[in-house]
Amino acid sequence: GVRWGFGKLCFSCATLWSFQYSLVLLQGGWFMMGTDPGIPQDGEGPQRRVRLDPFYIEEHEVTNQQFQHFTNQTGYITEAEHFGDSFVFEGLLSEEVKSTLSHAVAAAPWWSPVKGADWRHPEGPDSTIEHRINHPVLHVSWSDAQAYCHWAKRRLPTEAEWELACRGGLQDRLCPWGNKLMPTGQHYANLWQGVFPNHNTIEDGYANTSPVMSFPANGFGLYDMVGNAWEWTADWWNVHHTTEDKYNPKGPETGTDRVKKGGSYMCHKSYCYRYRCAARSQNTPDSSASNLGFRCATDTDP
Ligand SMILES: *[C@@H]1O[C@H](CO)[C@@H](O)[C@H](O)[C@H]1NC(C)=O
Ligand SMILES: [Cu+2]
Repeated sequence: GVRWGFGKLCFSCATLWSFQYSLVLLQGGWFMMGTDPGIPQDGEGPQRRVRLDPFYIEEHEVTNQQFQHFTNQTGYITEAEHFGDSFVFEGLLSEEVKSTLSHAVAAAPWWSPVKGADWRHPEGPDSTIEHRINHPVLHVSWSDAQAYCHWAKRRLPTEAEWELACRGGLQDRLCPWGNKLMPTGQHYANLWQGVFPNHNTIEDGYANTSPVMSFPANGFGLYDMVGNAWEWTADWWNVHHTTEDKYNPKGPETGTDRVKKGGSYMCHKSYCYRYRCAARSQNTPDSSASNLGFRCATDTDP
């Protein structure tokens, strides 16, 4: 279909794209945040009324090219580069890298800390982003994402802003495009098809990330709000919400983890099921992984 043609075209014309000014103005206003019950332990509920002021949000996830522009200008070193490793989904590792692995996370054996994995080497030292310059940047911590947005004179979106943006103007729908995963048999996001974690049928065309904007935009003209890469938000994590109306909520004052939204190319109904706008998860702010990126927001169009 059109999506494939688009992806292939942009594979080769990467540098012709101008990504710097891709902001969409959202009017804010009232919307219903959260869902009942969703995944209860994640604090998706209760559904509550939230009102937001207008804000701008980037139409796609920050790409490798954009992040490279930032590091070229500033010399910024990411946390994964400081630590010397980052988490990579084992299904994407070369046999050579796999043979060097020390241990995995007991609860999620498909995740491994890989030495030399960082945003320039998403699957470890023997990988590059050369042919993925328009893919979302990965292996960026919350602090790295903050640093990029600050440099771009922007900021991370709050969770509420991110969720309003994800919903694309629809009410009470699971996904940015509606309730059905594949209306009209089309793929609307870069997710996992098959059986997680060992068998990815790649029906949507991608075993890993895709170029940003490879799947249809939502009603606000925003791409990859779910799928492709998880996205950091500004808020601290907390699972206790009330049904009280909220105005420009910014999450708890303090915490240990930051909220991430949207799921990734690894999400499947049977495993993560967090490719829904109300879905949420968390990581410590210094965490980075091969499926976690971000996009920025701002109050003013510079
Ligand atoms: C960053 O610098 C490298 C090395 O000079 C260059 O090849 C690359 O095109 C630059 N990237 C951007 C986005 O400016
Ligand atoms: Cu996404």
